[in-house]
Amino acid sequence: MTAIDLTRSAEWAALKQHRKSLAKTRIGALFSEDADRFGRFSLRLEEFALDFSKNLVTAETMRLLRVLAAKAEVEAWRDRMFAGERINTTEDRAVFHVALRHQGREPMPVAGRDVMPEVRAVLGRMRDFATAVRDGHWVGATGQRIRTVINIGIGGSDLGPAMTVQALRPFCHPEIRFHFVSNVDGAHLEAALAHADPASTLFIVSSKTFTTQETLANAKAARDWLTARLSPSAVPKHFVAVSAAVAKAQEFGIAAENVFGFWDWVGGRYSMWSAIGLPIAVALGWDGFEKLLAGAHAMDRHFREAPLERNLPMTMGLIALWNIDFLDCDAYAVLPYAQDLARLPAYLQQLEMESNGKATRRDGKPVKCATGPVLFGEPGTNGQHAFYQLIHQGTQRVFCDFILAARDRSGHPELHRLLTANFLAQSQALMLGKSAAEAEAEMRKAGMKAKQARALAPHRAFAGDRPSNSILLGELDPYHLGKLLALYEHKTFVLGVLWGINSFDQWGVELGKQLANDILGGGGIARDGSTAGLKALYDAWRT
Ligand code: G6Q
Repeated sequence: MTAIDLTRSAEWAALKQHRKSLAKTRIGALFSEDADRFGRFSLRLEEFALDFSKNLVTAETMRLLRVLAAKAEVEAWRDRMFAGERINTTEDRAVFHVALRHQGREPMPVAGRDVMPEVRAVLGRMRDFATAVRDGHWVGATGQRIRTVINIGIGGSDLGPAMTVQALRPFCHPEIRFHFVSNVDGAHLEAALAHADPASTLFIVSSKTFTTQETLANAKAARDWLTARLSPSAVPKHFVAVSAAVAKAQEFGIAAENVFGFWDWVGGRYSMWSAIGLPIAVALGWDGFEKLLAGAHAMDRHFREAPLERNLPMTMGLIALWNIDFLDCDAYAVLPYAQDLARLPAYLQQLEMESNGKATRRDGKPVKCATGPVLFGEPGTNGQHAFYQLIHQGTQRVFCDFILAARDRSGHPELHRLLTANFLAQSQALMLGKSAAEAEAEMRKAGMKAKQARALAPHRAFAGDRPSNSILLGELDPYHLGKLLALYEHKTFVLGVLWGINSFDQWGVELGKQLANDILGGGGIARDGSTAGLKALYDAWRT
């Protein structure tokens, strides 16, 4: 199977034509024409709903998008992923994170070998270790139980666990503090160590390759901190590792029995379901971690089995393609109305931008359309008082995902009512907008003089017609978070297939790493005047 350039297909042309036919259609008007628009343009999976009705789509748009998906053979590519085929062609690897949360008894083979026995063996070791840390059976070198867990990892070995432990704060062990150190700026490690007692601190060094500069440097600094305060012999009780390179972790000084392995078919940004999720398991306990996996598996099954027209990840991918390539949206905002989801935009930034921020197709030819948009976000309502201005009235077109959980655990129902009202109001405002005439009439009604109202009206008008999805979860708990994250993973995959790109490599991060090593070795500085100038200033100011 090769990637097809969809932009040259009759199906793509039909969508372009269809987009023209919608030139005068406003999203808001589509609601007036169809009393059941919400029912027709929303999908549910248990207590998980995706409402895509506030997009510029009609039944015909969805039909044409599905015809395009068929042309791109999206379902066949999905089946190849679930069959453990090596669809990550530039790295010659299978893409099999779905096996990590597989719940059935049937085998999940890669190259003819069932991976489930190994997956279950590692999960069993994770369960025993997480339980021992949580209940105090695992103690530090001086016999104290663990009160601080510091995960040292970066990128895919950091963002998933960091985001999840924060997202599920109410479910975390109340007497263990969690820190995630990723940046090679010493300030990050220092902030984590500031209140840590070495005798009760556990470091989890997470690195698939165990060669990542930042992680190894931070791990060494942490080991020095610990040995200076306890002793070198304390290391085995305070350091464990998660890695696909067990031998390298051992070289670092971590005993083989304290290394939790995973496999080359787990991509970094898809790895929180593997042993990379160890801090999550310690935080939530085994039941909680299993629920997270079960939620993701429920979405996997849905993605695999639901027909195109009822398939959430397929639909979300197609809507995103429509907004990016046919409605010219430049950017994409993910706006969780949940403070605990504060790190979700950062996590999704890696998932989507590292997966689909590419300009070369699988066959080596250039992509002929816009691919992954710039993704950003902040929890609502905070963002409303900051960058929403641009989303409502700016010249760039941004499409948005609003996310809310119906049941609240904060113990402040009155605050959740306000949060919900804002969640509902923002997507409505983006869609409906406000004309200059309406703005002027409003100001006149409030007693403003006619001249002033007329002058202000263009500033207070909203174009509206800005597309958004709304995602409603029953509750922000491990099960629903698992579903939400798997939804975004598969939606990202669907988009990659439609664009004909390999979503699972990340060559774009290599050049910077290479040049940093050059510069560390003393080379590269003179390559350009800016770099040389900055380095000279740095040297002068340092002394
Ligand atoms: C993710 C990327 C990248 C990776 C980090 C850390 O998909 O591959 O973010 O996770 O570079 O790599 P290690 O786990 O090997 O340290």
